[in-house]
Amino acid sequence: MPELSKMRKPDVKVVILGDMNVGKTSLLHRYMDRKFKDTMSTVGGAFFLKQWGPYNISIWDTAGREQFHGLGSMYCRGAAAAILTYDVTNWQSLAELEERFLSLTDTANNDCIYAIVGNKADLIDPQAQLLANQDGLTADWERTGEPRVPSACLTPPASPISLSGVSVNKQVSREDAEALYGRILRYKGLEETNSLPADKMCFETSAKTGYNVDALFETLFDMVLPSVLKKRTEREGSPTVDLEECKGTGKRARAACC
Ligand SMILES: Nc1nc2c(ncn2[C@@H]2O[C@H](COP(=O)(O)OP(=O)(O)O)[C@@H](O)[C@H]2O)c(=O)[nH]1
Ligand SMILES: [Mg+2]
Repeated sequence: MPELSKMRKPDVKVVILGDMNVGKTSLLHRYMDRKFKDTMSTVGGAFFLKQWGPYNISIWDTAGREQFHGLGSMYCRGAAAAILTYDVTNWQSLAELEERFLSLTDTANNDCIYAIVGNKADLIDPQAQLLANQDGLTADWERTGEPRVPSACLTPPASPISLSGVSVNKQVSREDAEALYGRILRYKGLEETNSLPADKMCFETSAKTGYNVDALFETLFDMVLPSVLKKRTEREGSPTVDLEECKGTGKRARAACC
């Protein structure tokens, strides 16, 4: 059975969006391979598969197309969750999410879930600088879900102000991200009161240290499962298939109708 479920087509699609260099590929690499590379190839793999319980989740990366060719409407088609990523030291990268990337999600599922992710938090937040264990084991704050400031072994945070001599980057606040989340709900015609709250859907992460990376992906995976189950129930309850008649040849019948 495990072999069968590995071969099945993905149950759910998750896409990652955002400007070049915000760290999308690094986030995926950190989550899937438990590693961070300082120089990431822009044109990387486009597609990752993650087994989550009995489900297969496909996670789509832009493979550098956001830079050169733009992303077609196919990219988000059928997505159950979209991870809109910006760089916490680059205000423009947050603005780009609204200006360039949000409209691409028009082809996502109607009940698509949106997460706004400020990556490179290690550059501005002392908590995010704490390295997860080198071998990929989770750090304490990842296990308990409660980030805490360690009493020692912490280098001072790199100040975005000190970086501003060489770039025009401006730090993005959580409030800016949460305000964008509110605008996304309005763009989608959704009521804030009936939607997932902004404070749950805005994350700050560091692909470099691993800070909040598992929490981001795994919170999202748990959130999309109800939509996977709904889709499966709809498919299995399709009026064109009489499950009673399929008795005895259940497996083949199910494979044929999926
Ligand atoms: N300090 C820091 N640098 C990061 C982080 N994530 C990515 N980077 C760096 O940002 C650059 C762009 O990363 P990449 O994953 O290729 O971005 P993408 O174009 O959005 O896929 C690379 O030089 C990464 O090493 C992070 O969390 N912290
Ligand atoms: Mg990339």
